Amino acid sequence: MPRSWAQLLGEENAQPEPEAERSGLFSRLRDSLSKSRRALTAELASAAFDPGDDAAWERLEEALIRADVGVRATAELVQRLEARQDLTNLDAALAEEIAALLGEPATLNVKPDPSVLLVVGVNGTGKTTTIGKLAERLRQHGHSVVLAAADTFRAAAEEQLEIWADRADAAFVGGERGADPASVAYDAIERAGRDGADVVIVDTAGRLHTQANLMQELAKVRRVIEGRLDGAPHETLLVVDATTGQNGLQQARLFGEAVGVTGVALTKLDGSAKGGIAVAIAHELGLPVKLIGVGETLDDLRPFDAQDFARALVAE
Ligand SMILES: Nc1nc2c(ncn2[C@@H]2O[C@H](COP(=O)(O)OP(=O)(O)OP(=O)(O)O)[C@@H](O)[C@H]2O)c(=O)[nH]1
Ligand SMILES: [Mg+2]
Repeated sequence: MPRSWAQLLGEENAQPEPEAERSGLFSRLRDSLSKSRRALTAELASAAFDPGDDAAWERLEEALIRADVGVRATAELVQRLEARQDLTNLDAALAEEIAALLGEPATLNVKPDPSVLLVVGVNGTGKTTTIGKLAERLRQHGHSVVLAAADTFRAAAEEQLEIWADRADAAFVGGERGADPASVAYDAIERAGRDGADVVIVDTAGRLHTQANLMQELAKVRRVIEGRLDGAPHETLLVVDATTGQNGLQQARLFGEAVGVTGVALTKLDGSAKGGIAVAIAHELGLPVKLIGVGETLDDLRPFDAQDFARALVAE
């Protein structure tokens, strides 16, 4: 059954999403991953797959690479499949192994009071939108939220976050254009302390993982958060646009080195994305995917469910 928000937020006695919700959510996810699935399933037509045929294995490898699974995760998957006695149902076996590689279900650490979530990523990946949707969900689950517009780089960025804050009934802390992003994060934590708010989410300006000076700026934001509140940031979420493919792996690596990423939100899976990048990130970097975005509305941000994801990626 699909993972629910209550499970993602680590609530006591949290139940999975009810069965009634299930088929709708799953078919949306399936639709989103149809491009990857077509690439894979063409190779997987079990009747045609002969485990004794090297060329069949090569075609499977190529299909996994084309689906963005990445070289290392592909090699691991093939090795695990080869070790199986029975491959009569190759789809199901592959879906199982992909789910295993994607790892244990993750939670979003919003338990400590207040909790600070730092959100980072390349330009336009969906950080601000994801924060807005997440704030709304947190409110629905009884958390009071402060949104911090530490993207002081673009004038419109602050307005965009403030609209989401209004919608989600969250407090909003901004700064002057060009202000030090770290000071905005600091002010937001102060504000949460004064108001007794539960969760602070810090939005940051998009930046290329290869821009050393901007990555240093981000590291400073993190240091200031750490200095202001013990144990913070409790989550550092990297937002990755799934349509950028293998580049997402390099983004995750470099953002991880600069600010210690604890989880990934994988967005735009509804477009031309090939969802295999989730497997590459989870396997090569050991980073859990926690959220997925399959569109622009509130309902389109979902807790990540490895089994559903694997089945949507593979099975016909
Ligand atoms: N189709 C689709 N669009 C998305 C998704 N998530 C975000 N977007 C869109 O992507 C665009 C950029 O989103 P933003 O949230 O502004 O991205 P950002 O990372 O904050 O951008 P910068 O602050 O400029 O770096 C917007 O048009 C969003 O509606 C998704 O899951 N699917
Ligand atoms: Mg933004």
